[in-house]
Amino acid sequence: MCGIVGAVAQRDVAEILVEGLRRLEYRGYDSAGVAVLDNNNLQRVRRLGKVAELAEALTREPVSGGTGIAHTRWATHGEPSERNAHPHMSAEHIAVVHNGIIENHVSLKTALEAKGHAFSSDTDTEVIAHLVVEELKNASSLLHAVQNTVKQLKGAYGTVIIDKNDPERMIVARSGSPLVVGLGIGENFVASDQLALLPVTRRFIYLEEGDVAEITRRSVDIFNTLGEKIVREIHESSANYDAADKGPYRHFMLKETFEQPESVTSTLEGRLGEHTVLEETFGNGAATLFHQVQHVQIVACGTSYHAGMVARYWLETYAGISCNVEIASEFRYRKSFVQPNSLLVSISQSGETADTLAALRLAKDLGYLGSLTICNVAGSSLVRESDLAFMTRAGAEIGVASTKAFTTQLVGFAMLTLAIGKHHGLTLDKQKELTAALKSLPRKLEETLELAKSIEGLAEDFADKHHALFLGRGDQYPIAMEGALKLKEISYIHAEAYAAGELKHGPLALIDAEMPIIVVAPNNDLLEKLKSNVEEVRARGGQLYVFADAASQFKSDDTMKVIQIPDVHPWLAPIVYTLPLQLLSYYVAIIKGTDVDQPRNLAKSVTVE
Ligand code: HGA
Repeated sequence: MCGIVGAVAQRDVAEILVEGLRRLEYRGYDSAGVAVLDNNNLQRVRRLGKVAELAEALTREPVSGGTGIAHTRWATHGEPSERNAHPHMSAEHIAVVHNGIIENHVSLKTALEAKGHAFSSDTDTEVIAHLVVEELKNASSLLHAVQNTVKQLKGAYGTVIIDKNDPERMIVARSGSPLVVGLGIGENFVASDQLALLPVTRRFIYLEEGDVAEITRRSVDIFNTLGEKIVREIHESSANYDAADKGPYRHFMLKETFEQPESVTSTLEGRLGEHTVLEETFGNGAATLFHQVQHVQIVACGTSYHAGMVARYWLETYAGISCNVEIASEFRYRKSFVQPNSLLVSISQSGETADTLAALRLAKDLGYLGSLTICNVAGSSLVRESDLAFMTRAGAEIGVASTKAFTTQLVGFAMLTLAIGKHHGLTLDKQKELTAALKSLPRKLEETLELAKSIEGLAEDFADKHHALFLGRGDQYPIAMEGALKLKEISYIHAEAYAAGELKHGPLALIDAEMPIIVVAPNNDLLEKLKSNVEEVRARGGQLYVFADAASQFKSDDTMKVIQIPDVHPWLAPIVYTLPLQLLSYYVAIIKGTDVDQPRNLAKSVTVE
């Protein structure tokens, strides 16, 4: 999604701003821009395309000055173009960058046009710049003008505003889109993600909903929705500055796929006792809540939703507790019935996914027993607003298509299954067995990654394909869905996933020699059923690619290529079988020549609904 960086310093800030944008560019965007103030000179440069285009423009058309704002845009209102790129301006002295959506922009624009404001873009954002100019007519300061402006905005915003006539400060406001203030020595910064500011500081203040802050070189004053000055905690970040480095890998996605044994190890570290999970891992009071809970409601989007779907099988099979999973954008807009003693579990890599956050906020009014988030970003909105949090410790995930965030979310759910199960009849023997299985998981993932070369060999078969079908049963059905999503996201091949038992209810009609069918088939209690489905496909000439362990006893022949996956405890097979599907979609994308880390039209952390 969009990225914001801002700075107030004595030195020139253009390079800091551009480097900040580079560090946010993995999220996906379509255009970029900066506005920098040098005394009373406001210089703005914007470009369609990548940050590299903007950087290149700045070498030809350099800007200088100590106060500046910068933005990478992922268009929601108005096509991607230079005129729609941020910063947007009004009256030649106010410049604004914004993440989010101003829902009442049409009525605000009509009123502003009636007052003589001419719009130069098709964005919703531009109303903010003109409103600030209007409010400055009556306000005593830029701060007050912005405070009066945000009162008129409906929707979501993280916004930063600078004024050519008042060049020593920037005003920032947050509602529904994250902003973090970075504290330097004699200089201060703001960004939509701390990652952008790690080259310049490690001290951060996370703004809360409704906060407006005035930032100068020497001060950061924060005001809440009531306009009261408040103090927010300063956090020292230990995030890894080099996380945004590809190392020896050609793409971040490949690097992150190979990091999974390590990220799963860190996610498990210090959280397993000899025979079971340490419940404090989920936060204070987790044990009491898990004891009371009788039902789990999971809400998530995209890949995280698939993790939730696997968790439903686990929670019902092993923890003996009922569970529902719903797409957050559906959940938030329908009237739902809350089961007694329900725990709401939200899942999101970034912790800022707009629909998931809205679902959590809605749930607070619906009478849930409590809320837990499974999340990869400390200090994110979901973490701060949930009663309990499980941090996935995957490290920064840069590739837009999620890999290690997904498998560590599954590890989080595996631990939740143990933690809740122990209050609901999961025997000590079973806890011991499952804990031992979890401990051996990183090694299983390492063994599975050794298959990369043979999976690369399969990718050639997909080069001229337009469609693919993924099949699984039970807890492998969501893994088939995740495999299909990966292939769609990065290779642009249309892929669908079906619970294999559904084949004869429709999709069998699609099968012919042109349709590759990918099957995830570990040896479990549904294997015989799945084998019948495989035969149905084979009888109709489909080309099969079967991922299975030795015990499943599939044999390669003219119609079927079998890739042998290491043996694994059936409980954790969904995690292990995810890896070959990630690798398959990666190598297919390489053959197709697509932009693996930043697939077209997609963004990393979806902070707009
Ligand atoms: N609505 C603004 C900002 C979009 C955004 O935040 N995307 O993540 C625009 O379209 O420019």
